[in-house]
Amino acid sequence: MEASDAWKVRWDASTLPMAKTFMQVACRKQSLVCLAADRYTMAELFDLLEAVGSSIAALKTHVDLVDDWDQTEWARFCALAQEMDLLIFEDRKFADIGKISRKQMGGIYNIQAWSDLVTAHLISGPDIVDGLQAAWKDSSREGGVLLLAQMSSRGNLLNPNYTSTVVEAGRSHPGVFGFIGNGSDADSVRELRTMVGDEKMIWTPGVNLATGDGEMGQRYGDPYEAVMAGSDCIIVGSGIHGAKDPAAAAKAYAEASWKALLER
Ligand code: S5P
Repeated sequence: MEASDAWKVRWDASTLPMAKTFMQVACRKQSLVCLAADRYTMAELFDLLEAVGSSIAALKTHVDLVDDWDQTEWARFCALAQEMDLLIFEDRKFADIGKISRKQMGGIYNIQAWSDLVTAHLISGPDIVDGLQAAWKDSSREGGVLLLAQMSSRGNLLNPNYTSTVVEAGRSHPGVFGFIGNGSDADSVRELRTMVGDEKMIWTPGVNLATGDGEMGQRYGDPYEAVMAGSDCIIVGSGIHGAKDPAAAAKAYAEASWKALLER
């Protein structure tokens, strides 16, 4: 199926090449799943990616979680992700001023050299997006920023006023790929979609086929409902890597998300 047919209004309204790339990958994979690869060794990361790579459209990393992180192994891991037709998304949640965030894209992990997407809080003001974009430019690469507009964890401080301020600032910025929304609550996602309009992406963590409360204040909503409410990508960690059969679980999330997109 052509991406323009599957995504309709999102495809037509989208202005960013990276968003179009994601929509095409999602169509090839018939999956709106981003794997939250929260594993702590390189071996576990490779095993997980090999098991589920064919059912996901993006790979989300927390590079600073890995106990035996090593530059060569990481390059190999990213190469495998690219071979599997995945966008690579470092969930670094940058929050500092623009010039420091730019430098934090480098350093030992050199995130700017391998990431297609990163997350950022807008708490320090809009220059953070320019800083992150400058870092990708320093590596002659293109990337997109996902701004935290909502969070899935209980008691978070991103109140409706904050959410609308973030969306207003991010909506028209060409460096902003989209927004992180609270996938644990379909009504919140629906409200966010109304604010965001059709142009930018909404990606949602806090999604699990077993809805309810997770570990340490995490909350979970249903993947199908999240996409129906306006999410363009469901970010799933424990639901996949914590399952007895991660490959089968990834397939189930892919099917639920793809079915919802076609119905939406
Ligand atoms: O509000 C948020 C934003 C993010 S990016 N809540 C989240 O849980 N996340 C991330 O999504 C979190 O860092 C983790 O990697 C993933 C959720 O994992 P799960 O195991 O709860 O599905």
